[in-house]
Amino acid sequence: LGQRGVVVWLTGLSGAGKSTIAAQVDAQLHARGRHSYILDGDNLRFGLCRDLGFSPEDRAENVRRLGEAARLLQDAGLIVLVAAISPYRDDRARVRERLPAGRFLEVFVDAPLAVCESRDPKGLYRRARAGEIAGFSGIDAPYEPPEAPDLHLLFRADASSPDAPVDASPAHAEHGP
Ligand code: GGZ
Repeated sequence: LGQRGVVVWLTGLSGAGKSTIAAQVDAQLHARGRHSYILDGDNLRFGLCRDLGFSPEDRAENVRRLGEAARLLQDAGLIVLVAAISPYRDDRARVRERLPAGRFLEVFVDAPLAVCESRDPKGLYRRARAGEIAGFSGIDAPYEPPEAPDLHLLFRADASSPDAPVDASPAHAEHGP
């Protein structure tokens, strides 16, 4: 009793490594006997959010639903790892406001666009550059980086994988949990 979960919210461009990092953290937590759960924006778009596209309004609703699902799991005591581009600051701030103080940790998965684009695991950047996908984050749709993330994972321009960020600093430790 008295134990509460936390929402760890990974935001960043497509291909920055959010899902990979979430999976690694999830595995580490399980190995330590902690109860965690991943909510991946890309996956939930096949179910909970299947009616949503990529307009600013639909992304706001996508982030709201992820936030509400995360809130329920947090309330049940889980460590919830959310991986979603969540490109708008206001949308992320609204999720934070719905959670108890200190129970929302914003993690900026900060890989340069050039790195994300060179990885291009699904060929989406290529298609966006070719004009086959309109409104792609970082190309012709905005990505608003966190101004005061709880954790800033900064990857170098020559990083090929999210295994080792050059800097993983609590960007604003004075505001941290
Ligand atoms: C950004 C898009 C788009 C557009 C399809 N813009 O790297 P992925 O492929 O596997 O993950 C991306 C996913 C984005 O879903 P999210 O729920 O994280 O987005 S948001 O938080 O902005 O609502 C990408 C793919 O969907 N994808 N079209 N136009 N990413």
